[in-house]
Amino acid sequence: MDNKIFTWGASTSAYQIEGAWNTDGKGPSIWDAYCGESGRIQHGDSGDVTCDHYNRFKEDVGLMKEIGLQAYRFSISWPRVLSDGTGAVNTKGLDFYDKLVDELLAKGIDPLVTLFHWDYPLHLQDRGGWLNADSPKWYADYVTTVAQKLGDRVEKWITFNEPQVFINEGHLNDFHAPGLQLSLRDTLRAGHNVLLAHGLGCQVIREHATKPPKIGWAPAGKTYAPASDKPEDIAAAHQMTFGVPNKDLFNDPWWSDPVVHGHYPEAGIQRYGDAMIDFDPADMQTICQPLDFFAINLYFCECKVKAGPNGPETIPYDGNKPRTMMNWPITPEVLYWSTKWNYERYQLPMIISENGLACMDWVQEDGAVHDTQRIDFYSAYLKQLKRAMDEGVDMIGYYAWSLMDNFEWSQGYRQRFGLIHVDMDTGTRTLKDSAHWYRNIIATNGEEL
Ligand code: GCO
Repeated sequence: MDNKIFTWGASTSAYQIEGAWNTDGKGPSIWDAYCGESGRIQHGDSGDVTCDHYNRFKEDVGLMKEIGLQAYRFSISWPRVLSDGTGAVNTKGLDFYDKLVDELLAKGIDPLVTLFHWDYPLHLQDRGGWLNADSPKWYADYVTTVAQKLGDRVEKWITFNEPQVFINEGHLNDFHAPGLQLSLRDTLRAGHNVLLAHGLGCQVIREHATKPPKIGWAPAGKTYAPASDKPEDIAAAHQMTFGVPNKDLFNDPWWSDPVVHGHYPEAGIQRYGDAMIDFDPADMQTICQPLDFFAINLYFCECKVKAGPNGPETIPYDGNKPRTMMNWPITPEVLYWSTKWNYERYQLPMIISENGLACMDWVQEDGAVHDTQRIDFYSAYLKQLKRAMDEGVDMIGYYAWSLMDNFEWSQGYRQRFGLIHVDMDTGTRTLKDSAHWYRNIIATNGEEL
């Protein structure tokens, strides 16, 4: 890639890989509770043990080094650091991240810390969770604790991962923890508190981190693809992407417009109508903090869109469309359109904080994992990223999802997203062919795509 400061990495999140769910004083999270409810997770799986990264992190950092990763994005489990969510620090839990950061730096791998990737402290959920007016302050106190401990060595921070998913899917649609079906109005209230938490989080990182921090956040990019290169189809797809077309919170502008521009998008206020919440206008000053980068998680385009006589018309992908094991359509152009449009709209250096696919992987008779489809996927997607960069998008990093197979939320272990295969019974790690391929891509800075 042309950009000299482009960083190649891979991502994980705490609940998906750490295990050790009740070790060394860790408190329960909403995901611990959710997995305990029968029927929630495929095959009754849970993250209780998963990759056991908590105990095997040195081995895992060694594998990162073997792949040649320049950076590693991981998240911090809030209830591991503060068992009750607030109050006394669980020193052993915080020490785990301290050791992880040291291990990464010793191997020359840059840590990118996600402060919240969905495993919310259960004790705070019992106090109303994101609906509680104190919830932004709870988050800021937690972030302060982490920034004071790691902020002398960590440079890059992400405040939240995919607010769309944990708020919309967890609070409106009952598909993720905490498994609620709130009214749209209450969901908007919870979302507003998350935005306030983001703003306060930025402030306390800048206050307490001694290494000058670079801060961003990582929404899920919901992107619609133009059905053709005609300008009117491109405009129609752009309108669907940024126009808040549905009465839910799974869209980009509702979240990122306040964070970067300091106001909710008018299209959303119109769409939500009577459900729209009242709030103190001063909140927007808290929410809209200077950011150093804009991260985004990208996997696929929703559908194609063309211009019709009465506005954008959606064209679903048909049965002939290649799909991943998640049944997500393979649409490399998502990396082009989404980065281009989000860069135009938000004007911040961009990071792909997640991109990848679940394949049908297993350790084959020769002891290797020949995931040729993953290699083809990454190759096609990265070419589209290069296309966006060639057209001027300021990309500073790319993080594959995921470093290793892990607990895929409601889908349990049947979806394998890793560059590294993990046998969940034995913990054995095997580098997939894609990991070897990625090592070469990193070593040649994308020249051999
Ligand atoms: C998300 C999360 C990850 C997922 C990944 C694959 O985007 O849902 O950030 O935790 O595991 O995206 O679904």
